[in-house]
Amino acid sequence: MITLLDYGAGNVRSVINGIESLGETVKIVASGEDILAAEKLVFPGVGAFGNMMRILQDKNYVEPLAAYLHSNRPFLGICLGLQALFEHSEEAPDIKGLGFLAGSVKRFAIDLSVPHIGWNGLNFKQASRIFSGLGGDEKFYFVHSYHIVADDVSVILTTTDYGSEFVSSIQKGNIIATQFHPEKSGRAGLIILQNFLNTAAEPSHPVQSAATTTLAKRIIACLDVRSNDEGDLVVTKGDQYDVREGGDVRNLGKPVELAQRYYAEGADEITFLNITGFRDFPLEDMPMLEVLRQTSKNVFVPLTIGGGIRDYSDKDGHRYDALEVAAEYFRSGADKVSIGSDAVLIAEAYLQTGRRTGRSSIEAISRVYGNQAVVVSVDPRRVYVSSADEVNHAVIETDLPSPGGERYCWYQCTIKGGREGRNLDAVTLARVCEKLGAGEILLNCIDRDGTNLGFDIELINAVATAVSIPVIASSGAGRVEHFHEVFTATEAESALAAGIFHRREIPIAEVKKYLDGKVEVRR
Ligand code: 1PR
Repeated sequence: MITLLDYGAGNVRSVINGIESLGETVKIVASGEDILAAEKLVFPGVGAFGNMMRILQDKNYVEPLAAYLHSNRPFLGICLGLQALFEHSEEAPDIKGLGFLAGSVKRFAIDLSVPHIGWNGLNFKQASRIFSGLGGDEKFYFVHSYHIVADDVSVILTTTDYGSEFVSSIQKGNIIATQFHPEKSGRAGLIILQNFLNTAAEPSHPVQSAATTTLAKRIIACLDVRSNDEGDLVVTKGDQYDVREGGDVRNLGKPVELAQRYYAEGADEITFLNITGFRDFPLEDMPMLEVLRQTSKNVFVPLTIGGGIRDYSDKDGHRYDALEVAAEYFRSGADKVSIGSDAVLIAEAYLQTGRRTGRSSIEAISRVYGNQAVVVSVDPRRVYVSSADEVNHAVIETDLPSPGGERYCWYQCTIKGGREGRNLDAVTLARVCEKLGAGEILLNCIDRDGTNLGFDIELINAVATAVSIPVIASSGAGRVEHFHEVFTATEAESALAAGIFHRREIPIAEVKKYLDGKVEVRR
C-alpha cells in the first residue's frame, strides 16, 4: 500500500495510475495521521510553491510530514514535492518550505525559454536503487520554472543541463525526490517508480554517453474531438478548420484508442482539443472528462486538454469560473489546459484598460496550478496588406506574397474555432498572454491546417521571437522534412501534427528516425 499526499492542486491521477499500473494500491492522505502511519509516501507537488505550502499548513500536514521525513521511511517527492523539502523558494519568498534539506529554490536565470518544458536527460552523480535497470541515456519529462540549489552536495543524485547545470534529483537515506515527473516519462519513468516501490532493488550508477544533457524537441499528436451527428465522441480533422466532408463530421477514430496508439508509437505529448467547447459547457461534457480518465490510465506522457475553458453561466444562472473547469480537467488526468477563444478576449480587455484584473482564466489558473499548466492556443489567419504601416498590428514582410502581389501580412486572431476574426494580431496576443501567466503557446495556423504544405515558418518566427515561453508549432505537417525545417528555421520547442498521424501517412517513429542525429529527440 502506497500513501499518496494529494493536496488538491493538480494532476495526481497520473501518479496514482502509474503506481496502480505496477500492481500497487494507493491510499490518499485524508489527515495528518495518515502521513504518520504511511509505510511509503509519495508526494507529487503540483502548481505554485506558495499555494502548496499554504495548503499544507492549513491542513496541518507540515508537522506530520517533517516527522515522516525524519523517520527515514521511503519517500518520493516529485517536482514541487522535491522543492518543498528545502528552506525557501524565490517563487514565494515570504513562505517557508519544509526545511528538511538545507538550500533554496531559485528561478531559472538563463537565456532560454522558461519554463523548462520537455524531455531532458540525467547526469548521474551517484548510485541509487531508483536507477536500477536504466541504460543512462533515457530522457525524462520536466516542467518547471524553478530549480533547487542544495547546500549539501552529497544529496545530489543527478543534474540536468538547461542553460546551466541544475539538480534534477536528490536522495538522503530513503528520502528520494525528482524534479522530473516519472509518472509522465513513459517506460523509463515507470522503471523509476517501480524501483522506488521495490526497496530491495540493487543500487545502480548508469552513465550517460554524452558529456551534457540536451532538451529534446517534442513531437506532439493532436486529437481534435467533438460529437458527430450521431452523438458519438470522435476524433475529427479539418481542412483549414472545416471538419465536415459531404455534410458529415469526419470520423478518424476513437479518442482513447488513438491516444493509446500514439503513446505506444512514441508521441512525447498528447493534446486533446474539444473543438466545440466554445459553445458547449465542458463540465456538462462528461464524455470528454471520461476520455481523459481512461487515457491517463495507461498513457504516461503529458496530456493537454483544450476547449471551453472560460467563465460560464448555465441555463439556471449558476456561475462557474474557468478555474473550476480547469480543476475538473486536472482531476481527470490533464497536465495542462489550453485556452483559445477566452485568451483573445482577455488580451483585448487588457489592451483596452492596460490593467490586469487578476481574475481572468489565464491569471487564475496559472496562480493555482503554475504557469506551466496554462497553454494558450492561437488560431490565426494570414491577412495581407500592401505596406508595413497600413494597420496597427505586428506586420511582417513575407516571402509568400498574395496572388495580388502584396508583400506584407499580419496574423489575425480568431475565436470560436476560426469562425470570428478579431482586431488583434497573434504576436500581440502571445506577448500579452505571457505577461498574464501563460506558460506555453500552441500556435496553429488556419491557412496551413490540414494542407500538408508544411508549417508557416514566418508566423512561428514572428511569435517565437516575441515571447520567452515555449512555442508549439502546429498546422500543415505533411512530410518528415517539415519537422526538420520547423526545428532548424525557428525556435519552436515542439511540433504538433494531426492529419498525417491519424491517416497513418507518417508514423511518429518515422518522424523521430528522420530527425535523429540532426535534431535532439527522445528515442
Ligand atoms: O476556443 O478555448 O474553446 O478552444 C477550442 C480549441 O479547439 C482551440 O484550441 C482551437 O484551436 C480548436 N479548434 C476549434 N475549431 C477547430 C477546427 O478544426 N474546426 N481545431 C479547432 C484546430 C487544431 C490544430 C490541428 C493542427 C494540426 N485544430 O491544432 O490539430 O492544425 O493539423 P494538421 O497536422 O492536420 O495540419 P476554445
